[in-house]
Amino acid sequence: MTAKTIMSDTVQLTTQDGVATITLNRPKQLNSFNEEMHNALAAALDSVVANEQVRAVIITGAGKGFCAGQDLGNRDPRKQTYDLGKTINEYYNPLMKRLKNIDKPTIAVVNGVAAGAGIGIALACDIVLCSDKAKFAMAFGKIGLVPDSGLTWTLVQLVGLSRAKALVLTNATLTAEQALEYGLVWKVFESDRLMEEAVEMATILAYGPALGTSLTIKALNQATSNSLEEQLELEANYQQKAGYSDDYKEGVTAFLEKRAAVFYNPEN
Ligand code: T3D
Repeated sequence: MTAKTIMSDTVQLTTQDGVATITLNRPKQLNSFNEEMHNALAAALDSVVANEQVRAVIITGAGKGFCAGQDLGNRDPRKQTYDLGKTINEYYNPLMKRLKNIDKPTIAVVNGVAAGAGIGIALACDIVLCSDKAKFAMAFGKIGLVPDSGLTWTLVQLVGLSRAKALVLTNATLTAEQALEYGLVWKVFESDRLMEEAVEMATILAYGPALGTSLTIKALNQATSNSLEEQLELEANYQQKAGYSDDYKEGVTAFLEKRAAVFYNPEN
């Protein structure tokens, strides 16, 4: 059964079989952000966190783009000056924190061009899939800005300092194949198969052991700032929690009974 909730014209949310799909919906502006879309996306993310039936989340864009970052139609520095620090603190940073704190697996489905903060959103998700037509345009330097949406951190983690510097300082636009080669995306699909593949992956995640999955994501996220000793301690703590879960009981029972484990029943 599909439940469709339209948060606003700018963001659509549908849920099916434990999978929530959030679609950025300003296709004429390549799904770039105005205030309304920021607010609607925040509401959609809060709603999927609160909904226990949602066990995996897809974020994608309507039309031919994924997200082109800030709507530049909303900015005219010839007429006024802008305190961009304020908009980053009010909108982009809370968005990045919301994405990082979702306790369910997130998949960015980059259906077309991602630029500026649009890349930040994709890379804040746990897994990034993209279409063979996708492009990743760094963009910030072209308008005199600094990479935001966590990109100065995420890019260094993903591709290393030297490549990250070259990418942003040259305002590089990566093709899907290059993004794959650099490790920014997990898999590239032909555009007409992308969503089907993404839903299949999200459904597998949704039917997986929710607590174990969420603790695994947390552990991997924390690895970037922890020492090995801290990480070993954290693994012991998380394993203790997972070991007390019904999913562990079901997983081992299924193994012993030589059947597939059932971690999720949408009817319950
Ligand atoms: O301001 C703050 O709050 C600070 C926060 C900053 C966060 C940021 O994200 S800063 C970076 C902002 N984004 C950009 O600088 C990207 C600007 N766009 C582009 O560089 C290119 O459009 C793309 C590389 C994304 C795509 O190029 P292409 O050739 O595939 O498409 P196009 O023809 O340029 O764009 C198609 C339409 O989308 C076009 O509209 P039109 O002419 O058909 O009516 C274009 O104006 C519109 N569009 C694309 N990006 C934006 C946009 N409209 C508004 N804002 C955009 N960012």
